[in-house]
Amino acid sequence: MKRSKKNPIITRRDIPLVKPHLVDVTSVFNPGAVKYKDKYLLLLRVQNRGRETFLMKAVSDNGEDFTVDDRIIRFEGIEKVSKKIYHIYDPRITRLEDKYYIMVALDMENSCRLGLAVTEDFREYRWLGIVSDDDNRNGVLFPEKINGRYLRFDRPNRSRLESGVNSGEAVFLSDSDDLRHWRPLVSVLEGRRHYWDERPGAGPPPVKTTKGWLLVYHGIAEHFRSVNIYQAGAALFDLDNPARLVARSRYNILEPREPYELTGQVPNVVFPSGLIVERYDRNGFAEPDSPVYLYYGAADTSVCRAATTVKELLNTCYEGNDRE
Ligand code: BMA
Repeated sequence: MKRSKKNPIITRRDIPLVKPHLVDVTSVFNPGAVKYKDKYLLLLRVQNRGRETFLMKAVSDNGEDFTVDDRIIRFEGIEKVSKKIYHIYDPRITRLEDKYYIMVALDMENSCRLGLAVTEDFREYRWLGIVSDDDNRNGVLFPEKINGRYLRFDRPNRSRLESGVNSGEAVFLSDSDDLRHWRPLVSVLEGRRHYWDERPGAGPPPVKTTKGWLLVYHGIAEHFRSVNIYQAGAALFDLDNPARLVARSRYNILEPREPYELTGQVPNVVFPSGLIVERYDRNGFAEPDSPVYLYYGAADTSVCRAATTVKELLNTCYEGNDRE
């Protein structure tokens, strides 16, 4: 992937003053991304010096120079949730049935849950509810129903790390008939011990290609013990049956290398969360030659962009897999 020369494209200095919460903020990272009305639109995760998290919108004509809105996003109706939500973060945006759905992670007492909101205009956002029964993270909705069901990839957190954080070893496919109640179906992408993606999690929502559903995901290498390394890779799933993994990149496609990825609030992190495909054909498939822009968080500190094409991402899923 080719990093933007303007990286990091959004830093703490780009966040406008919104008193009292956003004054001299600490960091901005892990954005959701979508093309909306011919503009590039990001939902940013902004953190202040109380380590409190806020979502903000940023818009750009060219995908690299963004203007951040001077208001904090509120989900209408979230106040009805009876349990305390400490943080709302890592938004993933999916256009589905002409609406935009935003799947977020929610830090609650002793667990992380998935939450869902919907918007039609990126001005007003309606809260739909908590949409995972168990501890779960990295939920991404598919952009269409398949065989009459809504689908998502998610990552149930079924193990407790030494750090006390709950995490998971595999990405799952889950389905639903109302977007609110979800049923985990099957594990579809397992961590590969000893390699770059020991713990995987979906990145941005999957992209429909003629070869299958293309997913950029993150993998954590944790065998270095003293530090976890977050990288990005790609996987391909069957079009009609996304429970079937077709191919998966042996190598990562983006890893922490630049100073802004190697150092920061959490060092050695590239966290892919937004992806924009420029061109789709008339049947809704991403065009092979289309540019693809990946938006990612760098070191939990800033927002960056890297570019490739649909074809290159598909090729990488197969690369090196013929060798032992
Ligand atoms: C993950 C998530 C991400 C974060 C990453 C690196 O578990 O919390 O939001 O970017 O860790 O700290």
